Amino acid sequence: MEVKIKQVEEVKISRYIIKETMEDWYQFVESDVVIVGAGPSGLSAAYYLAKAGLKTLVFERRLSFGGGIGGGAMLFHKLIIEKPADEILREVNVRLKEVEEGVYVVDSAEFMAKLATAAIDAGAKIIHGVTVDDVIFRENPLRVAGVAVEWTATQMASLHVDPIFISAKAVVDATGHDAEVISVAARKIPELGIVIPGEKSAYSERAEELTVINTGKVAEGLYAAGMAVTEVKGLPRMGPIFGAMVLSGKAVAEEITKDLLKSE
Ligand code: 48H
Ligand code: FE2
Repeated sequence: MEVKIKQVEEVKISRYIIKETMEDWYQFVESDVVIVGAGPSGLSAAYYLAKAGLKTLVFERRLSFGGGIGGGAMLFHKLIIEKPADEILREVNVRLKEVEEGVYVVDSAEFMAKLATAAIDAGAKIIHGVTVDDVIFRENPLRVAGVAVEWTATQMASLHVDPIFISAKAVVDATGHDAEVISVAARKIPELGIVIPGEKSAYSERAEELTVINTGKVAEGLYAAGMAVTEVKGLPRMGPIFGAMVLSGKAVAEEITKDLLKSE
């Protein structure tokens, strides 16, 4: 086989990567929305926010997409989705197998790949390997105004390195069970008055609706989506059924879009 591959010098490879990376950071250091976590709720929120034309940045600690989608249920590679969340999955071309009226089984790899693709294609910027470990706040009026970020690798190495800051009109905690961003804001800015009761044990039938209903603003500039909602609002967990996660992502996107349009 004859191959003619374009030759690129090492220094050029480095320069292109450095320049393009820094241009992205330079652009997104001032974002409309920062979403923390690229799990099902964060990716759905990113998809709808970017689609609404907002400058949307997602930080994901790991080097992968999907959060809890990837592990499926106890590492079984299937998850349950129920009506009306199937509409969101259809919109991003995930195939669904109906196992009873309004109840569907999805393949976890397909679910996470296609949700991430949809968010990126809609215009969201997703940056991997970055951990959000604090927020920025402002007074008069008291509000969350952005996040502090650090390389995940720096944190894993326990290096004493200060973060850099990203401003955002809205910050979404989509970090899952630990609600990491809201927890840090509650602890370090007590004036926000956030009290976190913690997640309850499983009660799937109730948990799904409660999670979606309670999705949204927890303080000015700070919003909860997905399992972070159950932690912050003291709601039951639901197990490997993911309808509420994508519906919660969509709900937070709608609320933020409304709030940001109002403030313009
Ligand atoms: C950057 C971070 C940080 C940080 C975490 O856990 P997730 O999948 O979250 P959700 O809420 O979208 O989905 C929850 C779902 O997976 C689940 O666990 C369910 C439905 N459980 C029910 C039950 O009963 O157990 O994704 C969160 C993502 C992950 O990818 C993390 O790596 C990432 O956020 N992350 N990224 N900075 N501080 N903390
Ligand atoms: Fe979980």
